[in-house]
Formats: sequence, C-alpha cells, structure tokens
Amino acid sequence: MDKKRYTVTAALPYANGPLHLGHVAGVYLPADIFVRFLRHKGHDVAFICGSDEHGAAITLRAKKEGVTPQEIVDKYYTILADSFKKFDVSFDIFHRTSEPIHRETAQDFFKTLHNKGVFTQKTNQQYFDEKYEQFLADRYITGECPKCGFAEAYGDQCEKCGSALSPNDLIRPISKLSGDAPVLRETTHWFLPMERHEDWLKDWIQNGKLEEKQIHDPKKWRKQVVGQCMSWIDGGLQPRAMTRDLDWGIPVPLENAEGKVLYVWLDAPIGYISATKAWAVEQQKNWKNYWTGDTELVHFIGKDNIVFHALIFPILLKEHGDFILPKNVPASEFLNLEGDKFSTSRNWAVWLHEYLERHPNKTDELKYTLTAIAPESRDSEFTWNGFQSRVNNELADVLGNFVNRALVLTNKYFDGAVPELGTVEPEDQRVIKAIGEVSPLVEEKLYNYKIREAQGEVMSLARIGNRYLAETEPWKLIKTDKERVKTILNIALQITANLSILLDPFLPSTARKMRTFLDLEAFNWSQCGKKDILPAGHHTNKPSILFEKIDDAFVEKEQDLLRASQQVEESNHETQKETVAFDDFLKLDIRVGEILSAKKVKKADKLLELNVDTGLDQRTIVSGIAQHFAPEDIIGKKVSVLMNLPPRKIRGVVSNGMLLMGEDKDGKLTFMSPECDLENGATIR
Ligand code: B3M
Ligand code: ZN
Repeated sequence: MDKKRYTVTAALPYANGPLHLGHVAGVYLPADIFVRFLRHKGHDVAFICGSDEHGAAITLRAKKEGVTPQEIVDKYYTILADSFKKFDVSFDIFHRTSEPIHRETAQDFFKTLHNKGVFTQKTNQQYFDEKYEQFLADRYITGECPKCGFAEAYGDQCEKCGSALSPNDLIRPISKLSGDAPVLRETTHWFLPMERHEDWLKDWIQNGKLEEKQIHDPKKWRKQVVGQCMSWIDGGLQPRAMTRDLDWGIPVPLENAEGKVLYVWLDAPIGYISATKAWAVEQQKNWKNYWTGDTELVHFIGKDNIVFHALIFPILLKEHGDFILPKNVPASEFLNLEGDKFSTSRNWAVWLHEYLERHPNKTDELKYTLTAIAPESRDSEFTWNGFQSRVNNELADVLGNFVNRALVLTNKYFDGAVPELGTVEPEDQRVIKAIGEVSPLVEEKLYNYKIREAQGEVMSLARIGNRYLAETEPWKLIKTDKERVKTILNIALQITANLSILLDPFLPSTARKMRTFLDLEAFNWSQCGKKDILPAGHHTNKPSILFEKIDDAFVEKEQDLLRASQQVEESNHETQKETVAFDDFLKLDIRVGEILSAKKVKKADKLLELNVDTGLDQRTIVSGIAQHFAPEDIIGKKVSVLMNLPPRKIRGVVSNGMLLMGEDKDGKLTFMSPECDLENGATIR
C-alpha cells in the first residue's frame, strides 16, 4: 500500500466573522474526515488551515464596527480557532496570514514571479471613491452582474452565478464606502495574463496532464469543479490584477509600488505554504517535502473559491516552478438553511460557536448530520427537524441501540467477557461477510472524496448489526440455547469493534466512547474487516447511552432562536455614531429655510451654490447635491438648515451653514423638508 504524503488544505476563513454550518459542512468537516482517515492509513499528512486576514472584506467589517482592521482580525482569529478546537477539527496548524513568516513568503513568491516576467504591468482606469479619496478594491464595489443581472454582484465575483468578474464589468457600480457612484482614475497594477495559460490549464483540468505527463486523475475530480473551470476557460480567461490600492495587506515588494498591496487572492493561497513552513518549524520537519515531489496536494473549498484554487493558484504555482500543483480540489456546493440561503447580513445562520455553547456535548450529532447531508455534488439543506430525525432514527435507534444491546447482553450473560464463537450458521456467515466488505468500500469512497457515501457505508454495517440482533433475539434464546447466544454476541461484538474503528474519522468522540466500552485502547485501521478483533475472553465494560434523543422542544427552541435572531437585511448604513451629550445637541441651531436660487460651482461636478432664505437672513450655502438635483428643479424648495457652523470656503465660494439631507442605502439623497408649510426661520429641534 502506498504511503503517499499528503498536504491537505482547508480554505482559510476570512477573519471578519464567525463560521456557520454551511462553511463547516462544505469545507472543514469533510477535510477533517479525509485527513483522519489518511492518518489511520499511515500516510504522512500536513493538515493546513489558518485565518485569511487581508483583503477588502476585513477593512469593510472594521469600518462597520468602527474599529481597526487589526482589531477585527485579532477578534475573529480567536473565535475561529476556538470554534475549530471545540468542534474537534484536527488541523496540524491554524495559522494567520498576518504572521511575519507569511508576509515574507508571499513577498518572496511575488518577487520570484515578477522577476520571471510572469506579470504584465498595466496602467488602467480603476474605480475611485472621491468622498473617501480611495481606490476601490473588488469587495468595495457592488453593481449589476453583466452575466446574470444580479444587482449585488461584487467587483471580483458574482455570488449568484459564480462568475469571476472585474470591477469594470459591473453595471451601475456603487461604492460600498460612500454609496456614491465611483469615478474612474488611473492607477498602475501588476496583472496575471491568465489568457496565456488557457491551453495547458485545459489539458491539466480535463485530462490531468501537464506537459504530456499524467499528474492527476481527472475522474477523481468532482464534475462541477471541472465543469466550472472549463466554462471559464472556454469563455476566455482575462488578465487579473494581482495588486490593489489598499492600505491593509501585504505591501508589493517593488520600488515603484507605494500604497499597493498584494491582491488577497494572491496572498491567501500562499498562506497554505507559509502555514506549512510554520508548522514544519514546530515539528522539526522539512516543509518543502509537503509542497514538492510526489506529495498529493488537496484543497478543500466551497464552490465560490474554485476559480482561485483550480485556475489562478495553479498558474502561480506552475510559473513559480518550485511547487507541485493540486492533485484534487474537492469543492462543495452550498448548504442552505431551513428553506433559505445562509446569510451573514440577515443573520440567517446557525453559527458554529453558538451551537457549541448551547450543545457542547452534541458535536458528533452535528458532525454526523452535516456529513449525511453534505453538499458534495449539489446544494443541500439543513433543517432542525432533519437534525432531529438523523439523531433519533439513525444514531440513537440504529447505532446506539445496537452497541448498547451487544454490550449490555454480554455483561448480563457473560460478565462482560467476549464469548467463544461456536457453530457459524448461514445468517452468521452473511453478517461476517458484510464485516469484511465494508472497509474496502469505505476506503475507496474516501480516497475518491465521497465522504457522505463513505459514512453511509459505515452506518449500513450498524444497520446490519442491529437487524442481526433483532432477528436472532439472543435475549429469548438465552433461555434455551446459551451456546447459540455466545456465537451471536461474539459476532455482534466484532461488528461493534469494527464500527469503533471505522467511525473514528467521522465521529471521533463516539468512536472513542465505543472503544472504551470494548476496552479496545490499542487499535489499527488494518483490523477493519476482521471477524476476530476481540479474542474470546476479552473483557468489555458496561456501556452508557451514546446518543440522547432530540425532543420536539429542542427543535422548536432552535427554530425560534433562528427566527428571532434573523435581522432585517443589515443596512449598508453606517453603524450609529458614538453617544453625544444632550447639551451638545442643544448647541445646534437648525432652521427651516427656502432655496431662492441655485447654480453649479465651476470645476466641481458635485457641488451647487445656493442662495437660501433662512428667515433670519439670506445666505450662500454650498452643497454636494449637484449629482442628485438640477439647479432649476429646486428653486422654492423648503429645506432644513444647520445655521451655526463656521463659514467655510469651498472651491472659492464661502459657504455659511449646511443643508441637512437624507441618504438611502443606495446613496440617493433627499431634502429634509417640513411636512406642513412652516415659515422660514422656524426652529427644528
Ligand atoms: N478567505 C474564504 C472565502 O472566500 C477565503 C478563502 C481563502 S483560501 C486561500 O469565503
Ligand atoms: Zn451573476
């Protein structure tokens, strides 16, 4: 059996929020099961993850919470790391892309590519927010998707149709910073000319070949991954900027790159390499062994990350020249929740850390359910009713019931000692045959990333065991044929021993408990399939209940919680500002006014110069409303005026006061006019 080395990565979660069950089911749980299995098979595995701490998503969150990006990543790194630990996800390292070793690794990687001429330097027009004086990275811009018309597509990707986009593709783009329409400004970036790589990518994706060498088995790739890559390649790959104008990220290590950082989707995947380096230092291993040679590199991700892991990162790895390409990219589809999509902004989610707080002793129940419904090849759905039936009808009534009977009866009739195997009847032979058949099936499915089916095969053995006891009824036979009962319970215990090993990758906590019942501390995966794992006379312990049933109250409580915590679509409006003293508010003098005349301000396309009757006087006020109203349309308009601001010279015009305007979530402005015909100079309080 090959003892191949594996590097298994799980998508680095952005350190800008907690994990929900969709992330777990799609990425982290399948990856963990796969790795636990590989370790049981004796492979040398590096299981790599960490928090993704750069990119616009982080800075947007910081702005929303009114803190610094560093505070955001520190807060959520802790929550993420703690959640994975409590959920028993067995990463070898959960690193951070804000670590110095990552910055160094990413900058070296970029310099190598730059020196090889992999990038093309281009000066082009990029969207710029005039109010914030800032170029807009992809996640700072939303607009209509040119492919499917989705109104909230991001600058780099449409989450609805999955298309990889560039900000300039968006129709009617809006800045997420100011809510205004951004303007185009010149800027220089380093582009990855992806179009130059179409031919080899096509051969690599479709046939698993690189320069005529077979380097992976395309039959093992999930169809939707190949399909999505081929549709992008056939649609014509475009050059993609690998740098951004952002003040948060890894500085571009070049002279003429002031204020520019590495694009987060160049930076983050290199995080897998830097995390491996950090881990290898801790373990006194050579990190290069895990990124070169025959090592199998496997990226577990969600489908929205396919383009980055199956196209962009492979190009970068190949062009760099020192690294292997991924052997497989088992991307999952999406998990939905109670009839709707998971949504962070609407808080329509079951957050992993909150589930673990509420149900600290139900990790395996959740693991089992999420694997049983894993969205491996199509979207799937989590419901609390579904969770209840998985736990009650499968875990408790089949696995738990079977294990409990096998051990209770052995303790009751034979004082816990494994009875001798006597005459084997046909019904026994059938079960013994099933024991031998399961593990090769489980292995074949796991090596082919069919995690959900693999768990199903293990559970089918539990079902066979449960039926075996129900049909042979040893609790009745004991009165008349003790020898027969010995054989039945011996076989039942061998099934239990097999299950306690086979379940270890899927339900590690349950498997451990079962091995404690069996007093099977030392075990080896190679024992799977054997009908004599437990020799006659081996002592077993009294069992405890493996799974408490889930009652309706549990389900109702979780459903109520979900509905109660659902928020109206989180507005794009900024969070409430800090509290001010009432006395400070009283200092503001706000009056009703009327616009007497209006005209554009020279060389300022957003400003109007207004002459306003404030009831106390007529004064000039300069207002940023030129893109929202034509001068001729607002003559006679009643307005709210903040009177007692110091005069301010704006584009050569002295402005005396400020109009108060309302702004909707799309940045559209409206006057704050009194409902009734209040006279000019009336106080607003
Ligand atoms: N931070 C997660 C996401 O797109 C992203 C993965 C990076 S893996 C290198 O949801
Ligand atoms: Zn779209």
